[in-house]
Amino acid sequence: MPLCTIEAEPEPVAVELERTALVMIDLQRDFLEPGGFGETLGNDVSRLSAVIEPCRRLLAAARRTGLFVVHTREGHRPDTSDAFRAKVERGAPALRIGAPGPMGRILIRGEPGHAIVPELAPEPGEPVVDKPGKGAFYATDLELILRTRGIEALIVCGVTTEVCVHTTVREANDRGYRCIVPADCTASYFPEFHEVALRMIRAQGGIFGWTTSSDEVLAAIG
Ligand code: TIU
Repeated sequence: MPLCTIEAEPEPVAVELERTALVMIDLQRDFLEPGGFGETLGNDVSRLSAVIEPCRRLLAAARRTGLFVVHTREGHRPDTSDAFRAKVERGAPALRIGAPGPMGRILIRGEPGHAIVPELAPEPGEPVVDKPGKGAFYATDLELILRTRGIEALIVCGVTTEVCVHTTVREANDRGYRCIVPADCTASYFPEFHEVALRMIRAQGGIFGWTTSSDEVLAAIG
């Protein structure tokens, strides 16, 4: 199969496009819009909106070129039977997981706030993986979906850089996937965490993966 080289740090990375997936992490209204989970934690959610346009371009290119696309959503069952008390009771948020908010119940599947933002909405044929935790591999069938398809490399986009993107990249790296993170397609409520999280991925010869930009991915996948 032809190899495609993506310019990245700490070095260019060669992938087979037929064995590469675009993984869109938790680009949900609950994290990007006022009134959702992210804001209940005290965050300025406007810091995440810059990812939408580069993610939209990457998603469009992936669809054009036939790259496998998977979306994830963080959230819980309406009865919250899959939400650990340690998660629900943590901190002092304005509204707890499951409480009614302006976009429906906070971080609950099926509620308006749980949906992926309209600009990045999944298309038919793109699996959507619902996850109860921060990592996309814990208590989900993501690995089964990727293995079934023969996927070996992941281009990981989404929010937030140091929480769900990082956790997922660490989980994927240990499972043998090459993980490539376009910096402008991820964001954090804390700009300094975003920068350091990306440095952590590419340090030590790419200890968890590679970092790049959406432009470099677009140039490579055509
Ligand atoms: N709070 C925060 O930065 N992130 C999360 O809780 N979940 C995800 O990153 N998706």
